[in-house]
Amino acid sequence: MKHFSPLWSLIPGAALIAGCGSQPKDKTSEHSPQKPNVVYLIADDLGIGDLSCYGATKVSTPNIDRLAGQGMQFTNAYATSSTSTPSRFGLLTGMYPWRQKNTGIAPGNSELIIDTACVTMADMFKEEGYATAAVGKWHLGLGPKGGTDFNRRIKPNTQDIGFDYEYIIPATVDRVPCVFVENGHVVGLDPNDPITVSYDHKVGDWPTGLENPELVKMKPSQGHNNTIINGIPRIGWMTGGKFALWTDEDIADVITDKAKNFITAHKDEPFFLYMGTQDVHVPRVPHPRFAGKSGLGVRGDVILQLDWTVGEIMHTLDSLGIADNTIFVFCSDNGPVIDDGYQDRARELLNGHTPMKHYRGGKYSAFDAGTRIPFIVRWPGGIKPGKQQALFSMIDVYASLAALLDYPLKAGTAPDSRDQLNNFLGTDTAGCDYIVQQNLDNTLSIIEGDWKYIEPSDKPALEYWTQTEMGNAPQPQLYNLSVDPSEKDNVADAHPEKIEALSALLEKVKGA
Ligand code: NG6
Ligand code: CA
Repeated sequence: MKHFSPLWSLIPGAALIAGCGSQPKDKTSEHSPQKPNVVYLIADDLGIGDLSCYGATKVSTPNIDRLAGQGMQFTNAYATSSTSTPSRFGLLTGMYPWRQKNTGIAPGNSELIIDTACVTMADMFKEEGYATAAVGKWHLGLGPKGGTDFNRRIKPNTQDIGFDYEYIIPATVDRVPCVFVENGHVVGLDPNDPITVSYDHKVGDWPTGLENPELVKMKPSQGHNNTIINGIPRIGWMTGGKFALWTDEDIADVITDKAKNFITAHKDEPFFLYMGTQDVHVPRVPHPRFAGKSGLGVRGDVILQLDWTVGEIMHTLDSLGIADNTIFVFCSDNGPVIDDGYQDRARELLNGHTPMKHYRGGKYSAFDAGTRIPFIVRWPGGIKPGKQQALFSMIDVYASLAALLDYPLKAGTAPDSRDQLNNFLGTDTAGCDYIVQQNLDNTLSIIEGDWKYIEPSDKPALEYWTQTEMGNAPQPQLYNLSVDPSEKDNVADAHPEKIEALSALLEKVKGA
């Protein structure tokens, strides 16, 4: 099958009638097919080795496995960056995050870092007549320059960059404020108990991990010693908003419910749901029904919780009869990390489980485990299930979906995103020419064919807190991933011509 643009309209029978027992979903659909819905579910710090469909044997993820079995499972897919904020920025804007300042890991009171003038992926869907929502982990900042005031309507919020509805965790679960924001308002905020947040100094008199370590139920291993919320010391200080504080054990239930409600409310029109789970980021706090169930400690338990979330969304689509015409993308934002700041015994309880598989490094790194991610696309009406080994980067999702919708990307919109629709749908196995990734220190690497080049960097070889190998080295590095997927053997000296070609290509991309 070649590029069937606009694909969704050319496969009405497949999209609306065949497979999985779905019913035509709206009154007009029998005659005029409806554009496919898109659910984009991005997990946090999930490794390619964390799922049984990618070979994990110590933990079982039946729902994600089923999604993979019914869709296209990518084995060579990458995030643009090895941390959350830049990775998500790249996905939603189609622009490499390293082109813009201030796209590093955002604090919980960061301003909205996506310019409201930017045409985001959500804007595209909105223009195409979709109902749009952002649910769960956000981590791209909120509010104006100078930081977020959580006590009034927060503007700009995700609704200023294309989302009709938001129900979000502002940053990460280890950062204050530990509250949900719904359409610009902190959920459950008592106006007589306003929220103050700082990332510079202590505010208010709530205990901190540093001053009152005896009060914590989960001890930090690195950082994470500021305000204690629900017995867990966080990054940053907050006070106020007592009734608005989330309950960590319930976060998966809350955001899954919001996502299901959004899907149900919009079942009769095309919708785009962008959902970020807090799982499997630290602090890992499973609901009691998952606690202790994996045998691998809390990190394994929240993998089960994540799998449950995916199952709930799949079940919702099935029960509404819209699964066939819904493109369900599942992926991670960056590679895995085992100890990311709390003494949760994740390492001791690994029991042979390998979140990084055989890849080097991990979250934060320029080595492959930093950005190599599980990536699954299911669309029963439009994709034949299979495995996709082609090289793929999340930066290309935006332009690929634009091609699917026949949406004209104006100059300057999604400038780094390339139409890889055939790759995305699995109808082409050639893959894209090259992909570029970024580590925590902004060291860039480029993969073309079998070869990976990491540019020289004077940054530390190990990440300070986690001791992750960063892939930073003063000399250029070159790896042949086809014979050396673990990046053990730097063959730069043997292939000066490759170094020259790849560094030139990287410079060209930088200058584009
Ligand atoms: C780091 C935090 C880590 C995590 C990360 C962001 C410390 C010592 N480490 O600075 O725990 O929060 O930032 O992760 O504070 S991300 O997946 O959202 O990018
Ligand atoms: Ca992350």
